[in-house]
Amino acid sequence: MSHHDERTFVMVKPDGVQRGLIGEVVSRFEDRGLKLVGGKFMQIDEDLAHDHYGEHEDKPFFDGLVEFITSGPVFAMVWEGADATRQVRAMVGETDPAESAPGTIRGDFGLDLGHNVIHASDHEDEGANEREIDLFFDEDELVDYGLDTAAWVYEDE
Ligand code: D4T
Repeated sequence: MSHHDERTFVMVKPDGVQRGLIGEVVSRFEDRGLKLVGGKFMQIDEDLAHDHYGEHEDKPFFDGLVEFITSGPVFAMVWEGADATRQVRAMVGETDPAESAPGTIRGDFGLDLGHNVIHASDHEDEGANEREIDLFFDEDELVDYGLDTAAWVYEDE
């Protein structure tokens, strides 16, 4: 893989879907020059919610988190590009939308910690991307292809 091929897992949460923000979120990552390699509109069940949020099992907000993430459809995605995980997290903002800078997705579209519009893999958690991509996508659901604009996004493509 070249250094342009880092993959990261992103998901528009039920609040983002209900508020019609799928297109907006996809546009932001497309506009940045990232490449979409997987996308799935789906309903998360209890088991998947527990697997995905396992690290928070002992937290007081865990039950509410599972209830929220299973309350309606989500749009799961895999995006690829140079430094993709860190760049996407920066575009997403802080966990709490109220603490997120304007210009970030949570800072532009959210006000409440419990409804923070989007999830993106944590760049400080080494295995998060691979674990979450594996949890939501089969290998054959990720598409390998060339993006013609890459030569204009990257100087050395
Ligand atoms: P996710 O995982 O949803 O992208 O969020 P973050 O990576 O930014 O933050 P996180 O894992 O620490 O939190 C997961 C999820 O739980 C909700 N939450 C969090 C909550 O409802 N109350 C809380 O006090 C915290 C810390 C919001 C995001």
